[in-house]
Amino acid sequence: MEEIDRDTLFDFHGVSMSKTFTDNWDEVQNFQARPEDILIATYPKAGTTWVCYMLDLLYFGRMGPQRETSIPIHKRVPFLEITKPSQPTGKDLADQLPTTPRLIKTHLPPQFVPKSFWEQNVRIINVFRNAKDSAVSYYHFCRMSKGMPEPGDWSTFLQNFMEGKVVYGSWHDHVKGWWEKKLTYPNIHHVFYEDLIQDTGREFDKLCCFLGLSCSAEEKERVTTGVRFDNMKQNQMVNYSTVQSLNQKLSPFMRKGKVGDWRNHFTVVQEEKFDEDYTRKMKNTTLQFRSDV
Ligand code: PPS
Repeated sequence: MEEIDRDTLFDFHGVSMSKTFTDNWDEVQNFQARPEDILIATYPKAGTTWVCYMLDLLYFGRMGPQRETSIPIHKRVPFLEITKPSQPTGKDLADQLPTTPRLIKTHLPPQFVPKSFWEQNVRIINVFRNAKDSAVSYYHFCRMSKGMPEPGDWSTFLQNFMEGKVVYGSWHDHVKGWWEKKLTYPNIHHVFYEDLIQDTGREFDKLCCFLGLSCSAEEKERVTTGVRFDNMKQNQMVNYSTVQSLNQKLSPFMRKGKVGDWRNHFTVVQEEKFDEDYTRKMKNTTLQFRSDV
């Protein structure tokens, strides 16, 4: 496997970031959104790929087997702010998308989203996942993704996660920022990972409702079957097995796909400390999560 230098963290307008997601900043900020675009905006590891693929199958799943077997998800749903040496930037991939609506992924907090998205009243889908499972999933991702900052061991990573010293900064600020954004920008739909786990079909219906689509039972079956964890794990176009910088032998991208895996990672002391910090940081919001289903 090609050796890649790991990124380091730095403060970027008050949020911990790394160069992979900030080096193309001016281009990203000048991105021209279109009214029919759909932006999937999440904190890392919230179930972004799950919802991206659901949308992709919903809009373009009938385009035939050629597309299904040859275009990886990161080219169907470009990651707006990503830039890696000798690869097309996410912004360029988004510009070149031949399909409508353009599905675009971002992990940016709302204050960093390019202004044309707001000006064009673009539909935004936020995927939220409880903090503990997000932290666990993020830890394993940082281990296997050779471009991410070195995560250290689990207790080091957890402490950094609590302090917002991870790429995209504080989970608490990020999710609260997006939750509150809906008060001033209503064209946002919220999806919770835990709800998707509990009833994918129900969440699919809500998504269709937000998008103004009515789907047949066959259509719904086709999409919800395609996005089942086991099916996505086997699907080379969505399991990121084509991406060189990810060492899937260390930890697969489609890792566990569960609610509550945090229980296999947190010690009792870590849980107490995390909960105490969480209560303080989340006391002034109506946003509620479930860490078990
Ligand atoms: S990224 O890199 O931020 O875009 O990652 P993201 O896609 O947001 O999150 C990856 C986690 O989502 C899980 N996942 C799923 N769970 C259940 N069902 C389906 N279909 C599914 N697709 C992705 C994936 O396994 C990662 O979670 P963990 O807990 O690490 O398994």
